[in-house]
Amino acid sequence: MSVNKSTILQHIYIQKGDITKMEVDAIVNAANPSLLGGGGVDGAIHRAAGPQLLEECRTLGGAQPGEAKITKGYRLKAKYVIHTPGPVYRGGKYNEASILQNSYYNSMRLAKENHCTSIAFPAISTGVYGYPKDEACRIALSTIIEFMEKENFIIDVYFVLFDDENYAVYKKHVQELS
Ligand code: AR6
Repeated sequence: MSVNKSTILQHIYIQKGDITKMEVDAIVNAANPSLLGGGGVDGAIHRAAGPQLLEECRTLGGAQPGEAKITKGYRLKAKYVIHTPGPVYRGGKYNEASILQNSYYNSMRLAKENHCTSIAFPAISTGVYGYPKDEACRIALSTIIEFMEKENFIIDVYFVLFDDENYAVYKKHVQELS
């Protein structure tokens, strides 16, 4: 039996702030394919987790856009970090939407495989990678809702938005779904 959509929506939380502070089982990192750190949320996560995170990341062999790999959280409150490079947005005709979908889907898959009961996402690809925020938000929400429905896997999902624009976009889209 599939799960009710309104039950799923009760487990989706939209908040403003810094994802590195989240007390959840897993936080998701908007990484690049090297998985060796960078700017934006990636830089913030590595700084907060400490140098052991980079050490473990060096063993992973990178990741393709849309793939996801999991490490421990080290100094973070989160037990795990799920690293996924989103797509670089180049106008929308280069498979960007399905790559972004894969990033969210594969992150949820790893959360399930590792028995997580809560996960926090940033707005993947909407910073340096230039993905339009409205469209990226639709993809994030629909992919996660669909994953929870199909896999019968209900966990607390936090979208932690750093900028006011993304926060407003997420609030609007979640309200439209309720
Ligand atoms: N907590 C939550 N969200 C944050 C934080 C934070 N501490 N810091 C920034 N954001 P970006 P991308 C938001 O550029 O577009 C890196 O160098 C930010 O406002 O971090 O996927 C990687 O190594 C934006 O909305 O990631 C890659 O090279 C969102 O996080 C590249 O950037 C994503 O912005 C990936 O680019």
